[in-house]
Amino acid sequence: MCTHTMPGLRDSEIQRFRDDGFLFPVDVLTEVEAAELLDDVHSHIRDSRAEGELAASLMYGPKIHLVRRWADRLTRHPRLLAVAGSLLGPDVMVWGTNLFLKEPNGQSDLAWHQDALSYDLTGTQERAFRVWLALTPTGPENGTLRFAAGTHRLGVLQHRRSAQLSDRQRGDEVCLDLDGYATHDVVLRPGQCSLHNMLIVHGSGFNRTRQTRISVAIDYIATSVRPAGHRPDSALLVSGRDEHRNFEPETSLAELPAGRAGEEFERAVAMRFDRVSSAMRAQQKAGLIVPDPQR
Ligand SMILES: O=C(O)CCC(=O)C(=O)O
Repeated sequence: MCTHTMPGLRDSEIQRFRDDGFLFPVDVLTEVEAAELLDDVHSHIRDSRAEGELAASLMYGPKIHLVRRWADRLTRHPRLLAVAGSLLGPDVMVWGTNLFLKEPNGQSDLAWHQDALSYDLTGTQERAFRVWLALTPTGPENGTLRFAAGTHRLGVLQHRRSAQLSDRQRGDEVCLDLDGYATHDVVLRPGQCSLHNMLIVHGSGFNRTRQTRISVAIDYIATSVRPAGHRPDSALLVSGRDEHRNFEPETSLAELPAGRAGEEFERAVAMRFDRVSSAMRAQQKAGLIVPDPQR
């Protein structure tokens, strides 16, 4: 990967991101670099399955950067840091890293939803975003990500939760009539990414091709973002300084003494799951998650 200084976003791109709540395509890697990263992802999947049930269950996230060097390096890719700097300013942390695989002939689409419902972070409207980096081509034919423009301005919306397991795989579904909003399918070549606000209503369709669709997501937050509620959470500083100390600091894999990585990873994942499940219970109590009467 390139290490020289890279440009951030243009003013017009920043404005589009602010207006729509998302932006694409954003060039990050060459197709050759994306193919190399895809090899790393395939090895990660193989190794995680071989390491056992726990590693396999955590291979999709939320903290891949704490177990795999390719993911750790990717979070500090100069182009991504420049993009993060354009949107968040100089002090930036990585809150999560996730892998999205959409299998061919998959049985389910992903319901329209907002990430902010479960993340429960304060300050994400202006000071956080997700990178969704394509490692295979993405388009409507393979169930790409899709956004409902402008919905990031609606605040956290009520979602309905189905009791049926088959429907639960689609995830919670936002209670919003999307007729009044323009929806956009994210079309990317490998190495390009989309950026989205954590409040944007989004989902993804069915993969009707014969190939798995693969992308990596990185959540960048400004250091001034805070976990809502009283439970702790952790994040990795990737640029500037953390004067707020709202998150427990994570140590980059590159700086951890050999043998400590597993400990750091398990601690961070346990904290995250504890906080997200507590946030989900609070959202239920507040009436933001309701049973789906149809299912
Ligand atoms: O890749 C997908 O199908 C969904 C990804 C998603 O919902 C997200 O990155 O927030």
